[in-house]
Amino acid sequence: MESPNTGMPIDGFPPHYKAGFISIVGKPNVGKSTLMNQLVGERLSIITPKAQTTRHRIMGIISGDEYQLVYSDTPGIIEPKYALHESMMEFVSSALEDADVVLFVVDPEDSPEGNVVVERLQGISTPILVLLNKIDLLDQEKLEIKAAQWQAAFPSAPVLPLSALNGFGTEVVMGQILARIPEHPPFFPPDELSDKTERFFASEIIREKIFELYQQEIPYSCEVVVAAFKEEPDIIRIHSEIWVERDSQKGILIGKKGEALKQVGIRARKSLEAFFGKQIFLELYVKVEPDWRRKKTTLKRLGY
Ligand SMILES: Nc1nc2c(ncn2[C@@H]2O[C@H](COP(=O)(O)OP(=O)(O)O)[C@@H](O)[C@H]2O)c(=O)[nH]1
Ligand SMILES: [Mg+2]
Repeated sequence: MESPNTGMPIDGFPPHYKAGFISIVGKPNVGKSTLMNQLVGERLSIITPKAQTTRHRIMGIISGDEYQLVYSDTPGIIEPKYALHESMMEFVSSALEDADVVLFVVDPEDSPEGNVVVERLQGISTPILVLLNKIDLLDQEKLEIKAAQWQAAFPSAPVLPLSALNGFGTEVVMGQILARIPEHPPFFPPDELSDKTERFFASEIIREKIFELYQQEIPYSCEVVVAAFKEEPDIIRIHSEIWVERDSQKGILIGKKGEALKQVGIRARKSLEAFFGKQIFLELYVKVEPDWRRKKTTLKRLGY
């Protein structure tokens, strides 16, 4: 975008500026959030060894002098079991609709046969990069077999080896993305890192600790709602509710003499302080909100 008369930039961005949306999709637990954080260089998305950690579409924005890349991390693609899952899958659909480039992340466990994600992606016309992640877990021979399988399923897409955990391969991915991004003025102001608010990130960080510290259904039955987020010159005061679906879950979450919940608080405060670069005062309160995962109106209030 430049003036036909002078060749000078219009609206303050240089000629041939590139900007586009890059959506990261795949099955649960393949390393989508790890990749997003590597590409953005910030810990925006929470990462745990458990499936279905990510529940939202989270944008991570990188702005340079010549391009702006808007990544979207998404929930892993699954068959929805309740209303929360349906909303999660709608986030995936919206990310696919907006994308200029799709990063389809697979891991060594994944295979193209009978794969719901493959069926979904074969129907779209957007450029796709197939990223074979966790290659640190594969020897050369297995890597070549896997790469050939994926290449056969996506004949016109590059299949790129990756280890999102240690950053191996991300520069090649970046180059391939840039080659596919259109010329366009930036979509966001250059200092914007994400479409999400500080409250959102605070609730995600607390939720991450619940995923780390509890087993089975507990992490999936919990939602974290930041009721108050007050930033003062030297400290941020956060009052947060943890919603569970039943009284029994409340008991487990709090633990004997409150010991379990205390651990959540200690770990969350440490991570919140690292994320916001400021001292944090954190209050946690557990509340029973029966069947919140299945209630459309409640989900809507929660941003799903
Ligand atoms: N060995 C290995 N583990 C990885 C790699 N990338 C991600 N992981 C791990 O896989 C698990 C799921 O990662 P996450 O990014 O949350 O996956 P998501 O559900 O697809 O967003 C976590 O325990 C990560 O540490 C990788 O390149 N190598
Ligand atoms: Mg994730």
